[in-house]
Amino acid sequence: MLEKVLIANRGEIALRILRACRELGIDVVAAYSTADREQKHVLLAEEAVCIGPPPATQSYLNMAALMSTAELTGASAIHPGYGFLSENADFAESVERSGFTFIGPTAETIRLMGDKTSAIQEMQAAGVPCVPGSGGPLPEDETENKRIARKVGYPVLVKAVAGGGGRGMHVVYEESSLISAIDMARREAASAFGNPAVYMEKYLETPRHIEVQVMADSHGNVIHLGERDCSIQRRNQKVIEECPAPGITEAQRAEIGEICVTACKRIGYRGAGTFEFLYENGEFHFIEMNTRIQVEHPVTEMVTGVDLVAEQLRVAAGHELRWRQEDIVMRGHAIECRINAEHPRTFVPAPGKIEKFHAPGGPGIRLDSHAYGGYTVPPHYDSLIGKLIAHGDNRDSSRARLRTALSEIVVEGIHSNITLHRHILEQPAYREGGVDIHYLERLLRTDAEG
Ligand code: MV4
Repeated sequence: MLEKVLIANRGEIALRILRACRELGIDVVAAYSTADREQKHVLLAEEAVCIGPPPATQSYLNMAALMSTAELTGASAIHPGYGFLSENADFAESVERSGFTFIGPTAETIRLMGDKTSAIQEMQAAGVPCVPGSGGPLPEDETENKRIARKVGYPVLVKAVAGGGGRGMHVVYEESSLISAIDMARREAASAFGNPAVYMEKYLETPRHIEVQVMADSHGNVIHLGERDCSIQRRNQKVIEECPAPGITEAQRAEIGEICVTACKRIGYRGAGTFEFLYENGEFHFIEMNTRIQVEHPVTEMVTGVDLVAEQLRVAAGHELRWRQEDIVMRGHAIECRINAEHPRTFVPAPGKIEKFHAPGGPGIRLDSHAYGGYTVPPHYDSLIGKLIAHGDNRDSSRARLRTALSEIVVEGIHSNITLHRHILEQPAYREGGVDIHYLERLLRTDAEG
C-alpha cells in the first residue's frame, strides 16, 4: 500500500481523503494555503506544509510548490481531489515524471478527455451513444458550418473544445444567428481556455443530467457503480444529487453501465471516472467524461457500499479492484444536498465565521463537512461548506430522512442555502422525481414572481 499521500486540496474533500487514508494506514501530508491553517484536515494530518498565500494560483494550483512538498516530506503519491489540478494533464504528467504516483488516470487519458471532441470521437468509436453533432472541431468556412448545422438540425449548441462545465456555450435557433454565435464562442473559448476551437451538437431542450460512475484498476478490471441524477442545478452548479436516477430500470442501468465499462477497457482507463449523459425521451447521450472523484460521490457510496476514495487509493497502489461487477448491488436510495455559504436568494457567496454549527444525525445520515463552530469560511475558494447525505430503503424514505436532517442542522453566523434545500424537498415535482436540468431555475423564477 501507499505509505504517505500528499493531499493537494482543501475543504470537505481533503478531509474525506484523509479519512480514507487513515483507514488504510496511510500517513497524510496536508498542503495548505495561509487561509486554511485552521482546516480540520490540516489539524488532523500527520504532517502539514504551508504552500503559499490564499489565491489558488499561488497555492492549490502551484505545481512547483506541491511537487517540492511531496519531495521534502517523502510522500509517494498525490491525491488531487476535485477542482484545482485534478484534471490538469500537465500536472499529472509532471507528478509521474518525478516518480510520484498521481491518484487518477494517466496524463494521456486526462488529455484525451479534456479535449471534448477527441473524447466524443473515442466514445463514439467505443459504442457509447452520443448527441448528434459535428463530431469534431468546426472549420473556419461559413458555408460548411451552415451545412453542418442544417444536417444536425436546429436548435444547435456551440461548445468549446477545451471547455466543459457549461462555460461559453451558445444555443442557436436559426441559421441567421449561426455565424455570429460561432464567432462569439470562439472568442470566449480563446480567452477562457486559450483555445478557440469549438464544436457543435444538437441542442437538447429539456434533458435530465444523469451520470455513470466507473472504477478501474491497472490490471484491466473495470466496474460501473450505477448512475446518479444531478439535474437539480443552477448556473451549472449542482445543488442536489441522487442515486439511483428516478425511473431508470435495472435493464437500462445494466446496458448503459456495460457500455461505459467497455469504453473504459478500450482506452485503458484507471481510477474513478464519471460518464456524463443527457437523458431525454428514454435515451442516453454522452456529453463529457470526468476523470476525477466527484463532489457527489457519496450518494453512490451509500447505495453500493463501496468506498470510492479508498478504492482510488488501492488501485493507485497497483492493487486489483476489491469488487467484481456481480458484487455491486444497489441497495435503497441516497440524496445529497450541497450546503453552500451563500445568500439564500441572491446566491452571492457569504464567507465569514460560523458561530454555531450543529450536525444532524440518525439512521442513514452522513455529513461530509470540514466546518465546525468557530470556523471561518475564507472568501478565496468555492462556497461549499458541506454535503448532507441521506440514505433510505427507497426514494421516499431517503427524502424523509433528509428532511428530518435539514430540520436539525444548525449553521449560524453566515448565510447558507439550507432554507433553499428545505424548500426544494417540499415541491410536488421534486417529490415525484425525474425533473429536467431547468427545473430549479424555473422554480426560483416562479418563487420570485409569486
Ligand atoms: C448540452 C445541453 C443541451 N444539449 N448539450 C452544460 C454543462 C456541460 N457539461 C454540458 N452542458 C449542456 N450540454 C446539448 N447538446 C445542455 C447542457 C446544460 C446542462 C447540462 C447538464 C447539467 C446542467 C446543465 C445546465 C444547462 C445546460
